[in-house]
Amino acid sequence: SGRKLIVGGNWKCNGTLDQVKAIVDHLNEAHVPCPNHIEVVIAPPFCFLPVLRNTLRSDFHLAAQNCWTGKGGAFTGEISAEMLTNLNVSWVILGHSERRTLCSESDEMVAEKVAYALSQGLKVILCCGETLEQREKNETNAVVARQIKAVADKVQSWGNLVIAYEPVWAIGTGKVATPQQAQETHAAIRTWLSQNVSESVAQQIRIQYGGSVSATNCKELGSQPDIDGFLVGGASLKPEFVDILNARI
Ligand code: G2H
Repeated sequence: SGRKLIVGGNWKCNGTLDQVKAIVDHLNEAHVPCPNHIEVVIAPPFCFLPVLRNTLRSDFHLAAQNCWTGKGGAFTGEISAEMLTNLNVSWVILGHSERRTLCSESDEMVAEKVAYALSQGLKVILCCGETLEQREKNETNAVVARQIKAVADKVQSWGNLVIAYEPVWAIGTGKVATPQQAQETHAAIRTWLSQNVSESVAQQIRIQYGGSVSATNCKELGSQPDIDGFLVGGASLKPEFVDILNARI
């Protein structure tokens, strides 16, 4: 496909300083065979970003798991895009289903965050995905299209965007989407982009799969033509993450 593989480790709200050190040591020692063919992005909780910045190997990139919708100011408890660039954090994950559900982030709010983060020079992993109920009603493609359309309405340039398709029913449940289910939705996302944004964006954008990715299932998922990498949660905290990086999809 010519699209560079991208694998993210989303640590979610996990870790202590000791655990961070152990994971970083493991990552720093890891042999990743084709560094030119894979982009690795590690997303720890905000408070550990400076530690990782100072200790993580420089060929692995850092991401935050969220940021504010606009410029910083009187927004208690928030972190702005400017702060991330100031810390040399180059990526941010936005619209994760846990934030959409648990923190009531709407499609519009996520889109506002994406547009602002891009305007500040951050690269963005935009998450989308349907619930089990929506899948059972055959709404998967419509839900994902709606989530991406909100962003398409606010964003002109797609070069710094990656999409992570994460079916909500597969997140942290051990119920991974079948390679066919994932491929189908990834292809549908490209079709939507080609019809509503442009053919070149549709072909060039990288689409990660996320939801219970493990060392065991990553090879088959990764062999699908429209899957360009993974967003890994639980397994990114384990030594297994290095096996996922080395799946050489
Ligand atoms: C999906 C994924 C990472 P997990 O949320 O974003 O987590 O691999 O634990 O399902």
